[in-house]
Amino acid sequence: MTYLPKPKLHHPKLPTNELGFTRRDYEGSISTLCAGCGHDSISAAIVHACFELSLPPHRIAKLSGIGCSSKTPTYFLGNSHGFNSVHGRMPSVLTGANLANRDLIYLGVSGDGDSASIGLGQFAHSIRRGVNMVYIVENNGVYGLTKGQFSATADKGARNKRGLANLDEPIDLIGMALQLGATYIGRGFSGDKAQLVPLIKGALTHKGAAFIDCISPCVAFNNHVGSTKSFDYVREHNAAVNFLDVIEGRDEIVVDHAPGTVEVVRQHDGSLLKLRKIARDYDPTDRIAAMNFLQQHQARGEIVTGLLYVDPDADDLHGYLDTAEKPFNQMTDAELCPGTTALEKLNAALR
Ligand SMILES: Cc1ncc(C[n+]2csc(CCOP(=O)(O)OP(=O)(O)O)c2C)c(N)n1
Ligand code: SF4
Ligand SMILES: [Mg+2]
Repeated sequence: MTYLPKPKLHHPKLPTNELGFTRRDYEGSISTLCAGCGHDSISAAIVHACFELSLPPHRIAKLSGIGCSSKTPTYFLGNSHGFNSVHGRMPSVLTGANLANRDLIYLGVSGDGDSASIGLGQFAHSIRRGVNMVYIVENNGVYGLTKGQFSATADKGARNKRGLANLDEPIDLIGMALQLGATYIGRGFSGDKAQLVPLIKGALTHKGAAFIDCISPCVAFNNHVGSTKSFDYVREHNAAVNFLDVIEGRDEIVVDHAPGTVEVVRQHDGSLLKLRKIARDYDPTDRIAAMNFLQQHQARGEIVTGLLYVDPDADDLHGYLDTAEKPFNQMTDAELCPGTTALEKLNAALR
């Protein structure tokens, strides 16, 4: 894949984080996407989130499938590990990498075509297994890279650029993630960085399967009147349930909103999710209520955004399987291959 490296020079007074890195140290190559594509704003939000959390870039592994969305890891975190896999296959590659080395932070980036069509099975199984990852779908309702065919997340009745209506029911990945057991679920909008950055930060500090459906308009093929994934449509129908602040454990909590409107959720790593509630009756720790809330608002044509569900005590696939703590690449030969006697014993146990 061709790419244009960004010049390394930056202003000497650019703010640095706890590791001494500037925001520029979390950037990647120059984007070759269409000017105005929502995906570029999501890349910028990922850069912002990783910089603010002071994540060491070499501890992050970014994986993707195929599509304009799946190209984006080239445009952020240029000092991190990266693997651009096959269409719809990001989740299984990520699961394998995660099982081999639990010490990295796994960031899967995908598209609605990549995850809701060819990769739907892979999406579902990685979520239900509780792989410790941040899984972001950059959702534009079309196959952008192959010139704008409706994807499986396109709403019934939505019109394409030529005016033809989509006849199929949409797949709601948030509804599926709720049902399949994801333990951190959010919906964002590429046009709302203030909401998206903390949503990503919360997902990065979460242990377990964190899923973010981010509506990301395709300016080339799906940003016209009649589309339900255009900038204008999403702005007009956005119903945010909460605004999120992510506070790392060591920071003092300062509640600056009226009592009763702020909810604080502590995650396993000690970080705090401070939720400023907009929908007063919305409880993001109640999975069934979240499902009802989503369905009701969907029926009214509203796009619910914010942190929709979190289980702060969640475990992950390593916990379920009771795997070794040590990454495979740090194990000795003897640890990796326990020998013929151990293998014979194992085989005998399975007869
Ligand atoms: C196995 C396989 N089938 C089909 C394609 C063609 N193809 C490339 S990208 C794509 C869809 C991309 O859509 P999406 O994941 O929504 O990403 P976007 O471009 O919209 O960001 C398709 C069908 C492919 N590359 N590989
Ligand atoms: S075709 Fe659409 S999704 Fe692809 S880069 Fe252009 S605007 Fe973005
Ligand atoms: Mg798409």
